[in-house]
Amino acid sequence: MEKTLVIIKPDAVKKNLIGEIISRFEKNGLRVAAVKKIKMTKEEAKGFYIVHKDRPFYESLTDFMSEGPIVVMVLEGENAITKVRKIMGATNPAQAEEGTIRKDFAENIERNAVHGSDSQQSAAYEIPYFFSALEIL
Ligand code: RTP
Ligand code: MG
Repeated sequence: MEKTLVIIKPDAVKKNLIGEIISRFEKNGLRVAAVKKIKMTKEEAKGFYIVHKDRPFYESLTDFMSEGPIVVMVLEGENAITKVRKIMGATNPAQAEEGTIRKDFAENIERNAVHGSDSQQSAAYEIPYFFSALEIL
C-alpha cells in the first residue's frame, strides 16, 4: 500500500469544498490515514515547496499557500500517488480532464484547489513535513 500527501489549498478551503474533495478520493478507493486543518506561515510554505525555489512562481505560490487555512492529509491505497494525481487533473485547469477536481474547482494554474505528491521521493519528504508516525493510522 502506497501513501501520498494531499493538500486542499486555501482557495478550495475558502469555498467550503473540504468534504466534496475528500469524498472524491474516498470514492476512488483511497483511505484517509491522517488529516488536519492548519495555516502555514510564509516560511513553512517556502520549506514545503523548496523544490520550486528557483521557479518564477515560487514567491507567488508560497504567498498563496500561506494566505489562509489548508487541509493536509495522508491518503493510502494501491498506486496512491498516481491515482491521486489522476483524480486531481492537470496543474492548469484549462488542460484538466472532465470530472477532475481541478477541472471542476480550480480558479487558475496557481489557485488550483489541491496538491498531491508527485513521486515516492516527494511523498517521503512531504508526509513527515506535517505528520509524525504516531498520527498516521
Ligand atoms: P502540486 O505540486 O501543487 O500538486 O501541483 P503540480 O505538481 O501539478 O504542479 P507543480 O509544477 O509542482 O507546481 C506546484 C504549484 O505551483 C503553482 N504553479 N503556478 N504560475 C504558474 O505558472 C504556476 N505553475 C505552477 C500551482 O499551484 C502548482 O500546483
Ligand atoms: Mg508538484
